[in-house]
Amino acid sequence: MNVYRTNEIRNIALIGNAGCGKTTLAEAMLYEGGVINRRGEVSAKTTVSDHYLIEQDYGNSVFSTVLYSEYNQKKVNIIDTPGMDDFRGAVTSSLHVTGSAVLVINTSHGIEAGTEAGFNRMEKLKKPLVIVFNQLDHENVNFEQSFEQARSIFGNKVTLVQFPVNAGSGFNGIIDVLKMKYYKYPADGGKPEVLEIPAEEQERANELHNELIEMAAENDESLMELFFEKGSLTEDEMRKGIKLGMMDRSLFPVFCTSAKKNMGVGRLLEFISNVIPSPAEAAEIPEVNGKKPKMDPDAPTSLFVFKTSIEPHVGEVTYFKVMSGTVREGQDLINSKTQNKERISQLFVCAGKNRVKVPEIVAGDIGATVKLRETKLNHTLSEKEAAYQFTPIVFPTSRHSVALKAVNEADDEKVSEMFQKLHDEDPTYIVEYSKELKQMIVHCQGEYHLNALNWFYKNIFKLDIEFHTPKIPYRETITKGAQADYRHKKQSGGAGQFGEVHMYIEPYLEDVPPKSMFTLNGKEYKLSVRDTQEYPLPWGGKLVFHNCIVGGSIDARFLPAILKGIMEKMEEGPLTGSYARDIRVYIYDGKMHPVDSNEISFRLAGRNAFSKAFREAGPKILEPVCNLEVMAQSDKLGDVMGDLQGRRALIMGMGSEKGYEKINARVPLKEMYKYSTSLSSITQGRGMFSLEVAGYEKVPQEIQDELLAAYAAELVED
Ligand SMILES: Nc1nc2c(ncn2[C@@H]2O[C@H](COP(=O)(O)OP(=O)(O)OP(=O)(O)O)[C@@H](O)[C@H]2O)c(=O)[nH]1
Ligand SMILES: [Mg+2]
Repeated sequence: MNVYRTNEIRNIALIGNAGCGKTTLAEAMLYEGGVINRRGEVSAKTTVSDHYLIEQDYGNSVFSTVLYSEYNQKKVNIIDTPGMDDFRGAVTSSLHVTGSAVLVINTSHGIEAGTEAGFNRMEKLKKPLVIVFNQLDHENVNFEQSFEQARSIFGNKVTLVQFPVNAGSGFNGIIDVLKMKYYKYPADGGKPEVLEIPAEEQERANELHNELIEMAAENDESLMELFFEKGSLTEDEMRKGIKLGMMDRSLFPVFCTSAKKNMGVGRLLEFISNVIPSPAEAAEIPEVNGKKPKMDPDAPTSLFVFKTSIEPHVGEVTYFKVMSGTVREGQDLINSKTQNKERISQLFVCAGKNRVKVPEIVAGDIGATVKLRETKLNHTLSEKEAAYQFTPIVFPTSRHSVALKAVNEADDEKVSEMFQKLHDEDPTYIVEYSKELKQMIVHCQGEYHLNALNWFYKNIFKLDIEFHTPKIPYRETITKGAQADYRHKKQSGGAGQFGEVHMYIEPYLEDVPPKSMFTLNGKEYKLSVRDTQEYPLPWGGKLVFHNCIVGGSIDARFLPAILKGIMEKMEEGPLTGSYARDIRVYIYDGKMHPVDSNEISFRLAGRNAFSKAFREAGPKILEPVCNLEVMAQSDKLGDVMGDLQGRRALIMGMGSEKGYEKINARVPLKEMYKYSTSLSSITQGRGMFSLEVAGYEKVPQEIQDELLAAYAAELVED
């Protein structure tokens, strides 16, 4: 392994739709750089990048993999990311540390959902992007059509540096309009002959060459002047202009490859090593803790952990980017979160599971270490003088939730413990125990993500788990006033129990004052409020408790017990056991016994009177209702709307945005289970949505009836 300085490092992430050929391209890049001497294949489960069993089982990448190649006296760090959208957390963390990305396109499919998602991410991050049209050796591939599609979606900044010759099953050549050369490959790929451009391609090559020069010159005044003076630019001048164009995202250079046959990959690496900005040239690191880290090997050392993984026989491997200075074997650094010391006992550069031990790693480079005591993902380690704390990676929010259970109850604890491990590696797996639903709820990215979770438990942890539909956090409330009495009386030997409570309840509405009377069977009852307690409920809404006792019919010391009894039923509503909310209770009368009255008697009397009154008070079940925003391509609008209708959705608004239709709707949470799967199948993976619980609304009568019946059945079972 050569020693590289910061200006000799290039960091790129490979992004794009699932199956476009990122892992295959990475393999060819390693081969071209001499890091491996045999190219593996995804189908043969032999690539360096997809080295985990689950990836080989799936035939898709699941994790990001840190790799490197050496080319042109440069170290090119390559992070191969998974294209399946459910594993998008790994793309987020990879792009956090790479200055640029290579967006790979399966030319035979054209622009896919994952291509657009990748492009849009880079747009948000404002980082340079190279576009690679891969799989040019495919039968029926139509390069011109795919390229035009890219231009129409991503704009005219998409600029050809290359175009293919004989794209299709006879693919064997690339014309490069930066170098103005023709790369001619043997039918099975490998080393090209570098030739003059054939006469029949000359005109197009010249045209594109001029176009590229103009695009390059536009980014710099001195280049522009040179161009006007000479009518042309040298190769070096073009590179300079292209680099500037890439950095301010006014130019996305296009390259051509067959990763599988290793055509065009060496040339792509050459471009990356020559033109992509080095970490020191890439966008500035923002100030941290009021200090400015210097991407300089001689500055105080700091590093940022962007990935951890558990590897067989090794334990936890910690992947980091050196943000400043030089990290050396044996160095002690301070974890800025815990303030504790960590010793860097060994340092590695990585090509998948192959690790090469190195004595030091400089600013801008990416490496790994093992056996850290407490340093986790998103932590910063630094020398005392640096003491930075870098901005953590913000992972995507979840969009799929299910209930998780161990098949054998005895495994419950182990299942939770292992979940923590998975969460440490992939923070887009989140688990919470819901006291309300009495379920362990897993939040994740979608069904593939969930399948992967199941795969880990089954194959790695050897634990059987099962998934269930998560319960819906319903609420209960009332719609009119009602009165109830309850006498709790027990006389069995010794001391007896006695408590009697008369109450009136009604819906609590903000800004409506308490009542002063109510009528029952034609008789008027006075409510003279002596004391009021308002309880905002942790699950939303309020309970307001009025003491209207006159003439000491119930002793003041029993009122807290009555309230307690009511609160118990607020927590476990009389209709379905869900939380109740927005209720006003008046305790206006009752009875005591000089000997047998005690707290427990009044608690039970309060509880039962409340249940009784509740059932008479036009009780209603409320369900969580969400604000939904869906984006889908225009030609799928009808199908998306049709599907939403079946989900009791109320359409609130519609509009167009960048070739997409946007729909805003209010829809009950109950109807949104597995929505990501439906939307994805309606829109061929292109649709996107966000969902947020926005409030509670009454359920339709037929659903209320269903829920009441289900709860009654559950009580019988218990
Ligand atoms: N014919 C042909 N097949 C290719 C090419 N590149 C990749 N493939 C094949 O396409 C399939 C998917 O390739 P991968 O490299 O796994 O694609 P990926 O982009 O890493 O996919 P994910 O990891 O799921 O995102 C494999 O069977 C590859 O052999 C290519 O240039 N030509
Ligand atoms: Mg892959």
